[in-house]
Amino acid sequence: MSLIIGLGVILIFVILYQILKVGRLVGVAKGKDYNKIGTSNRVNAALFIVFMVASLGSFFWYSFVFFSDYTLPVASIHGKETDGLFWITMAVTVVAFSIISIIMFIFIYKYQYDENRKAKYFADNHYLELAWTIIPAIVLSVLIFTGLRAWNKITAEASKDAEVIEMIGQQFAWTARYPGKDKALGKTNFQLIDNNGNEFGLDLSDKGSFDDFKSLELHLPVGREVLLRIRAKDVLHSVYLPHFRVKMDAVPGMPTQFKFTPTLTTQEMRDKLGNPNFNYELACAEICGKGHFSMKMPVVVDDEETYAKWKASQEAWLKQNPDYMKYVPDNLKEAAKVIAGIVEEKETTPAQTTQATVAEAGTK
Ligand SMILES: [Cu+2]
Repeated sequence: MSLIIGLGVILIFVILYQILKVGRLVGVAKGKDYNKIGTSNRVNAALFIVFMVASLGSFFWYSFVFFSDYTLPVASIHGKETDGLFWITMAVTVVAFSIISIIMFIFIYKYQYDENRKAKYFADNHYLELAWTIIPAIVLSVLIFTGLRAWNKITAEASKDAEVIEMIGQQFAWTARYPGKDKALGKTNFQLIDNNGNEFGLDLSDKGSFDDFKSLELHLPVGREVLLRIRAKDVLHSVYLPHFRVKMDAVPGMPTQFKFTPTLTTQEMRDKLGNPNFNYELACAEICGKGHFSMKMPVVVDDEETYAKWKASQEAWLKQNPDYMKYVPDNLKEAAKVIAGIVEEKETTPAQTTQATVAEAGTK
């Protein structure tokens, strides 16, 4: 059907073209001179100037009047630096763009067709060539080297006391894995990923994995370096935290990372924006399938105390998935129960049933 419609549209254009051609031939037969330039030439030249003024005018009007609509407040240390670089680049390109546009349209107007004017010919001009080679070369070098310096700083190794969090992307959700009290993420192996619960592919023969916990909300401490270790389980995704100027692809089979330091808590940002409903957000910035639009995660930036409290309130993954105790080597089982917080929960009632399963799985 669409092929027939497409052919129909093409046919209509061919017919229109033929009608125009016939009209022109009729005009020639009647003795009309198509080489004579009428007033339309001057009108078109003037319209170019009108177009230039209108479009450049609306470009600047939009850019300044709606500035706050398309710029997000920044809430990270490196974000201020990259924002600075961004605006320097923007200034250079806007100046170049404006000069080129204005000159181009003025030339169109000034050198509109004139029967009495002949084009001037000259072979070359060394000064002109030098100017338009050296000036852009210097400007571009400065932009590239300042950018490279900032990039090297951002991608340098994270400090030892950085808060390490793993972000896992999959169609169509983000999951975060926190290291727990030992501050070290447990080992994982993609071959251990299963459908029953081991979504991280946690390697339970590693002691570091016992206290790891899962979160569907990304909690971050303010004023402390955060190192995101990023991976994907199926296709390309991208971790995008716009307020922190963080963006890094999540690539299947190739772990990536990004370090940054949040500078404003969620509450501080709410106060700053005067919006009590504001929340930070993590979005997927890589078209990853039909559910891409819904692939986001709430982000909470807390002060150190609230953050520590939240962390302490989270249950270890092993505690929530006690069936997996059977994968813990026998000599580590007791330690695992303590580290995962399973043993301490003995007195409380809701955990009784899981407790039984754990004990059962443990003896097998
Ligand atoms: Cu995605």
